[in-house]
Amino acid sequence: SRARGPLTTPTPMPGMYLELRESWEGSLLPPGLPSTPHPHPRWALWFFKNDRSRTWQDNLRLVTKFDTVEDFWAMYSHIQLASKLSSGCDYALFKDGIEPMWEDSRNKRGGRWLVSLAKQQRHSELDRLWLETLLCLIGESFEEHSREVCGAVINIRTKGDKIAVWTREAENQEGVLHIGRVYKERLGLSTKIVIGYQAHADTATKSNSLAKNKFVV
Ligand code: MGP
Repeated sequence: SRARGPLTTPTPMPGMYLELRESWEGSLLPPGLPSTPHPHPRWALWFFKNDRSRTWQDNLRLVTKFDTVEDFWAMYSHIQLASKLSSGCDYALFKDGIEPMWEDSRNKRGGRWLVSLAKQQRHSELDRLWLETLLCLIGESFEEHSREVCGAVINIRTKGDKIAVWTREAENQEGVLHIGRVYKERLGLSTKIVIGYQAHADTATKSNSLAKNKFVV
């Protein structure tokens, strides 16, 4: 009995992406750029559905992987908009090989830039902000600091939805701040709004609902 996922088509068979990768290598680069200065990542989309009879990790499922812009749009057009998911669900987009959890070795020293939304923003802004977040990731919008990015998560919650970009090293002040400034700008958030960065170690051990901010932009 699999958790019901957001896909309207069956999850593709494991292995089918290896073939695609060879023939499509390089197509995430804008045209005209010299060939890869560094290998650009393949991405994995995960879905979380809250089922209280299971552990948190068992509620997390890999949906699909892609490594081209075309395959990103194919994926995006096949899944539910985040605003249509039920409360308690998450999407996560992570670099292939990094699991979207604090425990992964690439996440455990890291943290997240957290955008907490008011309830009414689900209808007005949530899908736009999440799509912009996805495009920041796959477009490697943070220059050389893009390698610090592990992924992004959207939490659909009755108390207010959340979107976050996860990075791998909370002590990398320069990288974290660069990513935060670019991200806030790309989302078009007002300069009056402050977003905070929290280390996963603090989030995982917090006693109340708010972990302290290591950085703000
Ligand atoms: P949440 O889903 O990130 O936020 O964490 P939510 O539901 O808004 O709750 P709040 O505490 O932020 O207000 C909810 C719970 O899911 C956590 O308290 C953990 O029990 C579990 N959880 C979340 N994450 C991201 C992880 C993770 O990476 N690893 C493990 N083991 N549990 C997690």
